[in-house]
Amino acid sequence: MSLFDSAEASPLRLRSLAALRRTELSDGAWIDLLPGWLTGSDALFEDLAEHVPWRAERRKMYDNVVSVPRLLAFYREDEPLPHPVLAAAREALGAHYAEELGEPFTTAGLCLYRDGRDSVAWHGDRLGRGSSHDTMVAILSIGEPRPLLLRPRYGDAPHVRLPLGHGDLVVMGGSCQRTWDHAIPKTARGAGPRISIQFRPHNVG
Ligand SMILES: O=C(O)CCC(=O)C(=O)O
Repeated sequence: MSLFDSAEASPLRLRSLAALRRTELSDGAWIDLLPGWLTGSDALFEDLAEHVPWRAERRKMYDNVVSVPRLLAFYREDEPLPHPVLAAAREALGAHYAEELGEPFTTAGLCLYRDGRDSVAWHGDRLGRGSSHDTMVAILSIGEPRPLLLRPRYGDAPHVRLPLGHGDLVVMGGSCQRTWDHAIPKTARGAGPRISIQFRPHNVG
């Protein structure tokens, strides 16, 4: 268990991953869930929101170039993460899944959803090995909860809706990136800011 001092009443602490609960989806996909894995994460949210070098990206859509509706940052395997608790989280995940995954989590992608207008459309992480191999993507969510939706690409297995924020952990595993899609939809209901931290193994994106 890791502990970092914090001025907040509730210290920044990673709970044991032994409490993770697995749900089998379809086609060899599964998700592991641990609500409140990181306690005391509100101060971390403020720290990351202020100090991470967030990038606004633009992409081509038909004949226009549009803004990607969220801010992004990416840390390669050899780059220091923006807070020591994120390094501790990556290490704890690597140790927990060492046997099943057979390799460490290496990269960290961070997304800042400023309000309900920020979102990410349906997709799987199919750049790299996620398109052809079973793998894992672990997502730590801090700040205000936003629902992560999952739906199967084939067949009619029930969709999944996971409101994630305030230190919740979800791990998408097995065939999840190639047989299921996921999304954070826009919402007209007032949504506060959320940061998603995704840990992935080498060459999964
Ligand atoms: O915000 C999230 O938790 C999902 C992020 C995501 O799906 C992605 O960046 O590929």
